[in-house]
Amino acid sequence: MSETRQRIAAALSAADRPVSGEALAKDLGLSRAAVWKHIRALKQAGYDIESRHAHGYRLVSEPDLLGRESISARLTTKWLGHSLVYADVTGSTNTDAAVLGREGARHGTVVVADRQTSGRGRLGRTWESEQGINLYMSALLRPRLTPAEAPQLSLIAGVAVSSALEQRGLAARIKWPNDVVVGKRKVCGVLTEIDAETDRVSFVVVGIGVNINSRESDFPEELRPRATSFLIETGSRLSRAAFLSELLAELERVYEAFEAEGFAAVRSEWEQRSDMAGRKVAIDGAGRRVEGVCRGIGHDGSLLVEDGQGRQERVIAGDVTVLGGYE
Ligand code: BTX
Repeated sequence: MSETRQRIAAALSAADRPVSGEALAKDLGLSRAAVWKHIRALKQAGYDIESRHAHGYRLVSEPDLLGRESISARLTTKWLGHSLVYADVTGSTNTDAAVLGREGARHGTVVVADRQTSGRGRLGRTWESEQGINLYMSALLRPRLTPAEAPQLSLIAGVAVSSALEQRGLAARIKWPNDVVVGKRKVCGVLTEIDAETDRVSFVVVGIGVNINSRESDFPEELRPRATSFLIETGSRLSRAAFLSELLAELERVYEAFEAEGFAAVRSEWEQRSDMAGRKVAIDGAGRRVEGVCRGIGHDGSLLVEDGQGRQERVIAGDVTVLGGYE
């Protein structure tokens, strides 16, 4: 945004009464027509500005802007996100982070975008990534893990998101392996992608999409019964930059516990934040369906499912459907 525009927005924001076009023009050394053009551009950028004849302009609300400075200024982490890449628009932050990973970017690099044009879910699915309202971020991590252990990072991200939302008063539960839900509706999805040789992970990209300020009408119609946001659930807007900083702090906390002591350190928090234990579930994956009662997660992050004969199976990957009701 141009400096003049920022100064107009700041002047309106600081004023507790309408500011006339004439006063703005005088203060900024502009013509009144130029002021009017800047006001129009600010409105297009999401500023809600009331203009009343003979009174002037009044700022009703500012858009929830996400930018490099507003993110960096709020960071409280020790290492996560200190190397930060921000884009107003990109295809997918996961793809960008993987490119950076191959170029040697450091552990803890974070990519954030205001909008994604090809936001990705698992198995070629799409992640709706509208501009200006939600969070799309990817963390590049270089853990000492085998490729088989890397999916545990999805569970770690789920714990971090659920915890950060809880700090803001929203009780969101983790649905194995990669969703955070309120009731049956997704508020967040996690996409973990791995770059590895046979037995060693070179880097992992943990992509997190959180619906923050979406209204129901912002989602495509077919998604409305299955998607929700912080705003829909609480009735309140949340600053994305503020939430991102809280989420990164949580992700760093949980990751450090995982790095020091392995998945065991995170397992009980995951189980507390998930309400799957005791539920009847079906898991589709690798061409087959497993049905049974969920018994929590194993020490390796696999889902433990008990069939009707009391046999327990460890499920490593798949899509879970909670069949409704408990055991
Ligand atoms: P998933 O495959 O488990 O879920 C994708 C499915 O979720 C879609 O098929 C659709 O039904 C539903 N869905 C799509 N968009 C939304 C939405 N905004 N809210 C709720 N439900 C939705 C989940 O995959 C993993 C998503 C990760 C997204 C992040 S955003 C930052 C990073 N970059 C990127 O391209 N992906 C990740």
